[in-house]
Amino acid sequence: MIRVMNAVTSQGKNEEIVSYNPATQAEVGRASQMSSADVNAAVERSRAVFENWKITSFAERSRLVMRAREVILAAMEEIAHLISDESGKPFGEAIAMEIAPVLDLMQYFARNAEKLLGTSSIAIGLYGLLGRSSRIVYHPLGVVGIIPAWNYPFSIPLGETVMALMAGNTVVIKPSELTPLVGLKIGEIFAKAGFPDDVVQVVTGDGRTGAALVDAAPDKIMFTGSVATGKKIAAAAAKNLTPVVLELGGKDPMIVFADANLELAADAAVWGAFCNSGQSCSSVERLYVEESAVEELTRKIVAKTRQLKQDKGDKETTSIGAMSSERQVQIVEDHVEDFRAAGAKIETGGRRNPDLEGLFYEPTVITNTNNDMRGMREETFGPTLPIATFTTEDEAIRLANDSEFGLTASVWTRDAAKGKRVAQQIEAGSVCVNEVLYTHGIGQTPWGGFKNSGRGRTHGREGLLELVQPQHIHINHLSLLPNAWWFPYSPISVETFRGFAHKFASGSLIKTMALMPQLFKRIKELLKANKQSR
Ligand code: TXE
Repeated sequence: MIRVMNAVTSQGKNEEIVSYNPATQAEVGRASQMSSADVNAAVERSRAVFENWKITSFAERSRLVMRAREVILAAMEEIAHLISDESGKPFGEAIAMEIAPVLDLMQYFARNAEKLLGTSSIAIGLYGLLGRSSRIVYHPLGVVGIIPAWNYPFSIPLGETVMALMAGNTVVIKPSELTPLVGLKIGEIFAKAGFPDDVVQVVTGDGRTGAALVDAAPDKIMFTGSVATGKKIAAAAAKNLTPVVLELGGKDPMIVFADANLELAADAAVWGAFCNSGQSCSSVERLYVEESAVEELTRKIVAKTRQLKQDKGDKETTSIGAMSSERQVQIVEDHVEDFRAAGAKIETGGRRNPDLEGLFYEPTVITNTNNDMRGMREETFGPTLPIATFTTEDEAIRLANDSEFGLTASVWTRDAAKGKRVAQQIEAGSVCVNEVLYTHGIGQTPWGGFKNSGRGRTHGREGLLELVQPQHIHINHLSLLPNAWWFPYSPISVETFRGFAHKFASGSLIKTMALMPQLFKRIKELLKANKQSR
């Protein structure tokens, strides 16, 4: 039984969401379907405790986050099994791909947020010569609303929460309705770590609860999910001018040149396409291989895929678990049928696993595909690996960029210069060379997409800056004289302004020195005008 702490309970409501294990269909537990009133009350409480939290020292925030790490480590096996039970993924994968990366993110931001958000001076060029200086100070935003999906139900909301807290914000999380108990577990972890009441709250429910959180006008929304829901959230948030960061998935390409280490590329393709049953925003969803290597690479991929053990997520020998929902399996079935109908060839898989009762779809390798096929254009979010070919570098880049999405991509080659050259031409937020999928696990690096894959960034300094309000402090250290650009205007001032445009604005010190006599003339004029007006 899950003990719920720091979670808001529904007042007098019977409506509940039931969480099922997709591998067994057994009930994992229940959570309240919280109403708008519940959510509004949570956001109000969050605003109230923000006043104290924002003035908590970085040292204290860091101490509490490091405590939360200890709480997680002490309950790691239990948490991994809960993630597996609610999402279907192997529990070992929950440790490798959710718990370990988020523990690293936690220690990194606990130790470095103060430095990353430290006050620093801004180089202001020739304004400095005029005796001015500028500094930047970062303030927390207030209440951050986090609306994640179900595919990484622990690491995504937890990582974003830690970053928001370290920046001085308070947080309300609305976990996915498919994984509410993992969401509640996150609230429990912060409570156990000793965070003040209501600094982190969890409101459970389906999309209606998420919509209520957006309508409650928090100071920022961090959303992970589909393009369609992202658009709805952006439109609803616009009513209150609430800024949003959107992570909307992808159709990530893997480009394999013939000179790549094909053994490693095959391993990477199989893991990149099938880990978490293909339900990662950065899953390999399209593989483009140089024509001359297609036969060898496909043979290796098919052989490696056939060796994978698919089973319930609670076993250490399971490589591929269940998918998270019946709806998701149906999307995969639709795309695979579409591939078949369009003339592609299913090399292995292509069906639900007949030996298992839950939501298991076999890892599926598809050849003879092209970019006109639906499964090469829409996000599949399942265990499919469609393979297509190219003959030139330019063609590989064109095919990879021929998508509405641009989250991640990978390029495989032994030629380092070619790898970098191609990577920089791919329209995606993160591009790996001879690596695949895992960079969300590097909390130090920015995460987010080009095109319809999203707006804004999570993780890295760029992600931290999404969670603060920058304030510019500008100081005049020579405040004895009036400014040349103040009133009253005159022929002398207009001549000075011409000088600003031609000389000062050039950024050249030599040209600006030539402006000095005109500037003195103007200041003299202003001092005279001041005297007369006394
Ligand atoms: O996402 P939704 P779903 C893709 C994947 C998948 C599709 C749909 O292709 O098939 O999205 O998945 C909450 N206001 N990705 O249905 O609907 C909802 O309760 C506020 C890619 O799970 O976007 C949940 O918490 N919130 C993705 C969250 O939004 C609302 C990862 C996501 O739900 C809401 C997962 C509303 N109006 C799926 N409606 C990625 N970026 O990697 C729903 N929600």
